[in-house]
Amino acid sequence: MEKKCFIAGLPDAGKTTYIAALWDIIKRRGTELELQFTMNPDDTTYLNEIWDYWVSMKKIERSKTPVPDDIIINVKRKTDGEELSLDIPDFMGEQFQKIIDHTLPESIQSWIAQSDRMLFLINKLSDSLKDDLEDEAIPADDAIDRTKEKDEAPRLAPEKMLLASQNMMVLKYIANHAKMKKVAIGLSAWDVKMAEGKSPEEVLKQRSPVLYNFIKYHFNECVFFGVSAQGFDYKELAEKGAEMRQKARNSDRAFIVFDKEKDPSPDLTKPLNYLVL
Ligand SMILES: Nc1nc2c(ncn2[C@@H]2O[C@H](COP(=O)(O)OP(=O)(O)O)[C@@H](O)[C@H]2O)c(=O)[nH]1
Ligand SMILES: [Mg+2]
Repeated sequence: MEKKCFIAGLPDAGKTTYIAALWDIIKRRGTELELQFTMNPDDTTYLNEIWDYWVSMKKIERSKTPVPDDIIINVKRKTDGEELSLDIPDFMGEQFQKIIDHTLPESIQSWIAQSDRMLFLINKLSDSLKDDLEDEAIPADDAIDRTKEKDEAPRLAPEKMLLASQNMMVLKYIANHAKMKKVAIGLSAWDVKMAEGKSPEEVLKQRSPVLYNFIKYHFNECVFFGVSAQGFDYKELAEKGAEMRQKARNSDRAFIVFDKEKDPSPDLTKPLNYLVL
């Protein structure tokens, strides 16, 4: 059976930025990589659009051109011909959150049901409503939206919930609706999360223990990684701009710390190498 993997995460999880940085590697170093990538030309138009933002170090804006509903990248390992179909079903970005209020489009439901592998990105780590409130000014009331008409059932409002809870609800749905053989959990914006001597798994365990335990309980074969697809926070552009532009020219501005590896690597394909087997 063909191995099918999708990339998921809440809005702002870092999905688009990771794909843009991955596309940079594929474009520039495609032939040297252990993995070979093929995709259809419509998809590359959009990939090039987000890559333009990435390479010029600008926040990736909503697309002006029509965005494909989903992008499929076929991945093949050179050494043994192992193949993986990598689906990115949510380029618009808001869909996975719809799992929470039960409005997930059927197309994505079926992506999930057909997949046996997943790359899941998590950006902000917080375990108290206070953290989320301070950072995002989420309204402090409960997460039930009662603004609907009287006879309609109240809706669970994800935007009023803790991010850790949202992640758990999304992951719970995925665990229940797909037979996941392998899962790679990525902490994005690793440049701002990394802590001296700590692996991504240790950072998640320490900063979001409930979410960490939930993941370990629901997914048997699971690896953790930290990824900085931008290389640094764009707010620091004035300070670090020149250094990062130089790095961008050498194509090693983005980096990843995979599993228990000590040193960061520019090879953002590592999670895919893990998932392809
Ligand atoms: N510091 C830092 N910020 C990042 C990184 N990757 C993404 N971000 C920021 O995180 C936010 C969400 O990223 P995006 O890729 O649009 O997430 P998506 O909604 O899951 O597609 C944006 O403001 C990005 O600038 C990174 O490697 N480092
Ligand atoms: Mg996005």
